[in-house]
Amino acid sequence: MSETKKRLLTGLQPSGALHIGNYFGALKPFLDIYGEYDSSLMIVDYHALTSLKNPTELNRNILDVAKDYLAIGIDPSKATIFKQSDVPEHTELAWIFDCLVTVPFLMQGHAYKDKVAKGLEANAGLFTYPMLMAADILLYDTEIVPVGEDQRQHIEYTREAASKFNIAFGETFKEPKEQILKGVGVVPGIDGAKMSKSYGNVIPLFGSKDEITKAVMGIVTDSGGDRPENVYAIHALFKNEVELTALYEANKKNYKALKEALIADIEAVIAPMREKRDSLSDEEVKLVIKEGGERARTIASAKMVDVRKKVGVTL
Ligand code: AQP
Repeated sequence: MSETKKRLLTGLQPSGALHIGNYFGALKPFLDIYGEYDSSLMIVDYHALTSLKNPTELNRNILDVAKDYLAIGIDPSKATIFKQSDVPEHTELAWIFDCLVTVPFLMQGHAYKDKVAKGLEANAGLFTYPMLMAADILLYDTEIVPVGEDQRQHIEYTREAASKFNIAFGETFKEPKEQILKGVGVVPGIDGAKMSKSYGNVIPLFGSKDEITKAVMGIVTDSGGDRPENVYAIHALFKNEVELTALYEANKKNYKALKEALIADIEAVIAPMREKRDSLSDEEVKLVIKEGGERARTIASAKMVDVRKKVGVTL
């Protein structure tokens, strides 16, 4: 991590296999600009614990997500790839933020409400999730956070946590800005709702061709309009409007042909990355995570020395 460049940071939960919504919402915007910044890419494993209570699966997912990061083209010498649990200062700072924000404030969280409405357990970790995310970001004086539209409110919460702390204890944290890729918004899942690991409605980023085919063929289409909107919305991530208009005009009402075209377009992007991913060994990926964790911890522990002093717990 450098002292001069602005800091860029984002993270994804190893709560399941990453999907194309994660790719276009968070990873692609990160990939496009990370070389210009002092960049970090986290595997936010303690966040995943809010929904996943299977240690074998969580362990496997952590390695899988790290492999995904490397396979999409992130160079670990140009970005600090690390896992949240390797830097205990994240959970420590989250506690301090929990003590600064109110329950009614957290109750306005869209992500929390959506997840509980979808049947996820309303555990206290899920409820206070935005403050752990604030800690993830603020510990590193992050200025830019590439995220999907669904996370916009969490970055507002992060600014609020920074400001509450700064007012209570003196200027300490920078208020970061979200970076949301134009035209991406919220990528819909195969059922038309937000594509989400925990909703079982994904097109997996690194699925086999068969898995991708099965997911695309399962996209819910309604026969009302001129074109299958759920298919089109995903297709628009892979092809420009001119190409798509011609394709959808030529195949009006032929949903099977349009889905087959979408499968081919997804494959063209994913196949080379899948090849790279298959060449990565668990051991080399573990080393990347270990070294990244050490780099991140150096920054985070220095920041926490200042924070502990300011809140009054250092003797
Ligand atoms: N459907 C989506 N469209 C655009 N961006 C998306 N992101 C997630 N889904 C979409 C972005 O991916 C990043 C990773 O988010 P996360 O793993 O921390 O959790 P999430 O947003 O809750 O993602 P999921 O897939 O929905 O995971 P689960 O089901 O485990 O909660 C974020 O930047 C997010 O905006």
